[in-house]
Amino acid sequence: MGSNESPKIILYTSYACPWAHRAQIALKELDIPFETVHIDLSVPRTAEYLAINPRGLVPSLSYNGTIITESGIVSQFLADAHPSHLEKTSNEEGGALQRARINFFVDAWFSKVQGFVFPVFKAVAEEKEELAVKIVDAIVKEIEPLLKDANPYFGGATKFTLAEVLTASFVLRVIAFSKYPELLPKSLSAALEAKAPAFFKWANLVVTQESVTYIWDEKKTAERHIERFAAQK
Ligand SMILES: N[C@@H](CCC(=O)N[C@@H](CS)C(=O)NCC(=O)O)C(=O)O
Repeated sequence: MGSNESPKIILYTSYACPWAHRAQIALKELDIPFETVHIDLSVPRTAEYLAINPRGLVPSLSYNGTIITESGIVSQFLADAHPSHLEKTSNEEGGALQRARINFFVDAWFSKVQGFVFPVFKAVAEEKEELAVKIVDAIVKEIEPLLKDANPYFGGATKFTLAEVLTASFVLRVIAFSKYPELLPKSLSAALEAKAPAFFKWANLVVTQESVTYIWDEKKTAERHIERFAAQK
């Protein structure tokens, strides 16, 4: 950004939010110092926060005083502004292709898989098994082939790439919540291991990464989800 000084970064976040979690992972992977402002999502946003992000959502990033919102854009911006192991620049050798592949992977997760996850959390116990098959089928068809060369990370990378940054918080919820039958059926984990072994191996490694776990409170987040869906039933 034209200066060797560390940028002044403030992340407006909520640790329970998987979108905000993306920005948390990006900042941690890049090892950039930042301040955290916690936004309480259980109450209406303050006028002060709405002036920062008129949509009222988290995350928002203040980067040397400039506000950037939307988790995908925030994470991409951070990776672009601080070239690193996360992604090559587009004019580096192989960079344009790596970026296209990462974009395709992230798009595949969100357009083909993620939409099947929430309905399983919400479903009553008897319907969970059947609905979870859709998650497995989508991962087998769309994600498994893209992870065949993961070694251990996307595209053979030895460290996280932007593919992991942008999907890890959602993959984490699939892997972690498989331990809570009120959210995901127990069969899910075994089905993924048998039918999508490359995904299963990758996902179980991704969820142990320090950049993913440092703000994650599995028990608290799972309990909150269980309470929320119980109240809706
Ligand atoms: N597309 C947004 C989604 C962010 C989002 O939905 N954040 C939720 C929390 S997980 C939020 O701020 N919700 C507050 C509200 O809806 O009032 C992004 O990627 O940043």
